[in-house]
Amino acid sequence: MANSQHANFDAVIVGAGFAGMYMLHSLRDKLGLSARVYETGNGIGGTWYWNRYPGARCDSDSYVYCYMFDQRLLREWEWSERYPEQPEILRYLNHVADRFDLRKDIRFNTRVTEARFDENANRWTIRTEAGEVVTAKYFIGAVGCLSASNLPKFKGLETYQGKHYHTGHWPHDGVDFTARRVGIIGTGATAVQAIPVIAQQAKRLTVFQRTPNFCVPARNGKVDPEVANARKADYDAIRERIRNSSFGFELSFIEKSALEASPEERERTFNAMWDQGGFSFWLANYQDMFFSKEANEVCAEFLRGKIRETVKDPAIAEKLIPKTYLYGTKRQPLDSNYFETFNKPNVLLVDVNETPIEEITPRGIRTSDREHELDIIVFATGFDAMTGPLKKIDIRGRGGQTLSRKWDDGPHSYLGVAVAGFPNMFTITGPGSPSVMSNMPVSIEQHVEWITGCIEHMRQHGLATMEARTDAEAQWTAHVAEVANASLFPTADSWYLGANIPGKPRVFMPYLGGVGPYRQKCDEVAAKEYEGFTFTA
Ligand code: FAD
Ligand code: N01
Repeated sequence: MANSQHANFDAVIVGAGFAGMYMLHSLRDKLGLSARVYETGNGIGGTWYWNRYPGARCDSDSYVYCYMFDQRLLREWEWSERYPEQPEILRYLNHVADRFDLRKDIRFNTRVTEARFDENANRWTIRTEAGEVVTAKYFIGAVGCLSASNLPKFKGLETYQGKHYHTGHWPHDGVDFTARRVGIIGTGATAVQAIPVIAQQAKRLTVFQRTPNFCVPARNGKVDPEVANARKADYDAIRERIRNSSFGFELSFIEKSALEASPEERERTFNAMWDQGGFSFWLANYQDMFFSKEANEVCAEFLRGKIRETVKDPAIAEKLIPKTYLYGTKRQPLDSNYFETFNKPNVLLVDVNETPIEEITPRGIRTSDREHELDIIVFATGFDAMTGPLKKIDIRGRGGQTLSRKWDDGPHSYLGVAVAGFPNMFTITGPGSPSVMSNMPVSIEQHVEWITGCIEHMRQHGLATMEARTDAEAQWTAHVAEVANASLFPTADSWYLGANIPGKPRVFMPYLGGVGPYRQKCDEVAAKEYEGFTFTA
């Protein structure tokens, strides 16, 4: 057994992104527990360690895309832009790791492959790919919602003689596209960021699109220092507002139906949100946009008009206009010159619904009508979201039941943080919590602090196990589905429902009830001596 001196921990945490880093700090430095983090990557940062593709940056405003638990940290860090680039976010997270001396308790280059609950010892035994075995009272998944990349099975990929990359595993020394013929598969939020940047460098860029996207301009830029300072002075209030908001931002819906507003009023409102950029068009629009197809349609039509205005060739514009799903029911990408890029002479749009990809050949990609010769293929094909990273670990709870099996028909979870039959296991931003339907650092902090509260409660009362009750789990899982089904979200084939992964059960995974109400529910559960959980002494 490697490192036997420290083989038994109070807690083992998997993942060293925003979630795992704060979980470590919280358990080790606030509760004084022994904790170890395992991380597959060779550094901290999670999403921001792996996703180094050209154009990668956040699309939450930087003043809220950060930790809020420490006043000094908040005040000392200066973001250079509204949406900083990946290297800057990674620098920030490294700064946090230095500040709280986190690295000494993180094992990098170490993938956790197995976690088993021992019912006699009431402890988890955790194994890594390299064969290290440790035990812990608590097993905490901080594995990320978007960390298991999805490389679809394309016939002939192994024969391809050029270079190929998935955006979620981008080489650390970058990729030079100069004078190259590049192909990119996918047009999700990642591709929307990467395409304009790659197109500037590449000799030719061919975009293979399956589903077009409604994009809204990001409107990135420097933040006025006066605004930044005013926000710093107001952080307590900002934190309260985002913690009690719907989506973890300082945004709220217009309390009116889109259909009640006159066409002129709507046009003014839409244009104001369009000019402001960011998520307001998606998350601060008329309140019935996610509930009424008619209200949704007027928002969609405005965005279709913008695509037609921007893209010079009407035939290309039509291909770029979404027609198969309602606006906003897939994740809203923010763009910087995305549609403009299709006006460039070196950019070709291939609609793979018209001319499907048949195979990857040694020289490129063959669609039904021709072969596209390519020196580089970029897969911007997304992730096996939410359940993917947890299911990749062989997690076994009571009676040897595997999590993967339990979730065969979709995730079952109590509050998205605990699973019946898996005592002392917590999932940070697990399925059934607001997670990806929120500005994630806000949801991550709430989960970390709530889990810390559970563990402190157990310590104070000398408890051995804490476990979600099956009935509480079933009720919560049904509630998550009910809230989703009341909206238009489940009508789209999105990754929120697992529709991007062949064979994945079609279940809307994140909780749509809102960050504020969810926090309130978690607080009520805690106040009622952790209602819905059972404990053993
Ligand atoms: P991650 O950052 O994904 O970290 C999880 C870590 O766990 C990974 O490093 C992974 O290697 C590790 N891990 C997983 N399984 C194992 C295992 N078995 N063994 C060892 N280690 C393991 N959210 C927003 O709110 N706003 C944004 O603007 C935003 N931008 C994004 C941009 C991109 C390109 C992507 C992909 C996502 C973005 N997100 C955004 C979502 C983002 O994932 C979260 O904001 C946040 O970074 C998640 O942190 P995390 O710690 O939960 O997970
Ligand atoms: O992944 P995606 P992503 N053949 O799944 C296509 C966060 N994020 O990496 O829509 C052909 O959205 C697929 O087509 P379709 C954010 O939460 C945030 O772009 O399934 N095409 C789609 O076009 C985001 O939502 C930021 O029909 C195939 C694309 O590949 C999430 O991460 C930036 C295919 C995948 O899009 C995931 O975004 C980036 C196939 N076989 C990411 N398989 C910011 O905050 C898949 N596709 C800035």
